[in-house]
Amino acid sequence: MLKRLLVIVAISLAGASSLSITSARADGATLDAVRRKGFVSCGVNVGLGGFSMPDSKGVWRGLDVDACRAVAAAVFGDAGKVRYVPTTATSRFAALQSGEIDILARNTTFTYVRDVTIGLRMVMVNFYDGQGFLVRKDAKVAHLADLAGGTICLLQGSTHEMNLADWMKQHNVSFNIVLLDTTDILIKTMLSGRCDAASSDSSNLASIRGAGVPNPDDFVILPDRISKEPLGPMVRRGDDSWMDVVRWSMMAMVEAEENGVTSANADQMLAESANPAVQRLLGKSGDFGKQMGLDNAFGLNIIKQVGNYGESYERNVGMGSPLKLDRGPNALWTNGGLMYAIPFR
Ligand SMILES: N[C@@H](CCC(=O)N[C@@H](CS)C(=O)NCC(=O)O)C(=O)O
Repeated sequence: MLKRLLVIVAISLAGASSLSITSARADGATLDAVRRKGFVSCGVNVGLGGFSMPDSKGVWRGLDVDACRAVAAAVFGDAGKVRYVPTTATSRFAALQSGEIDILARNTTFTYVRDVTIGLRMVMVNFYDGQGFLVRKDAKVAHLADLAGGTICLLQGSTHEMNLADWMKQHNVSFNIVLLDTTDILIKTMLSGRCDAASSDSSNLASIRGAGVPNPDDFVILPDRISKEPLGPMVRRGDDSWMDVVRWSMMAMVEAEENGVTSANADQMLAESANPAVQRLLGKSGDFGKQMGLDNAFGLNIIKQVGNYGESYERNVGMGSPLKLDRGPNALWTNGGLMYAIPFR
């Protein structure tokens, strides 16, 4: 009897604590709500070239934007049915916890604490990154350790502060750390000469170097990478069906690249491919859409409208973009990288 009572108390306590930080937590509630309102509400960066940034016509573009577009293509058959909600490094998690957004796709690093303790779940990595350092070329600095005693500027609310504290402890080197609020302020402070280095995800630094500073050639990114920054979208805890939709929409893009399916050849592959994996991905066989409450053509719609992972990478951050980042760890596993689709079977 006492045991039973204790179990009831424990369940209600756990329920109360997770209720206070989540909304729409019932399984399937998010997909229903998204369908009702007619769009996916996607929390993105206020403007980070390559990841999420409105172009000159106000159209949002980027690798994170493509994750949102893929989900909209899967749910509505229309990648355009997304409303973008700009979030800052500090406001992003609350926006998802409160239900203001359905997906957080904002160059967000997966960590234990973010996955386990804040009522959210990581979905899948869409960019493997690491923390780097941007310095002025004329400072003639070759490695991070050369900056000992200098000033490093970072953004508040990011993983970078703790990474750098760990690094300093481990290497017995110290820096003065200046914490700033936004990337704009980080760039201005760097340009004013107050920081010897700006530190962030190296993709972010490439974007700052490419578009944020007046003379990109005056700056270099050091070779040091002091952390792992696996970036990717997050959803609320408690709605596994929604997590399925987001995860398998993104997985479809990697599976398509692995199988040579592109936005240009998807229709032809659907009609002609004898590869069973391609037939399942494009909805010709199996019920892979239906089992998530979607149309079986969800994969086809994603690939036709958004492209496979490689197309999205090249267009947004790769050789077809101003960032010109090589695939590095984001290459397919068959090419020595870490991108690997869980089988559609
Ligand atoms: N991936 C890291 C960093 C993400 C992050 O917020 N990066 C900053 C730059 S360090 C940013 O995007 N800033 C845009 C802004 O809020 O101005 C994390 O998840 O904590």
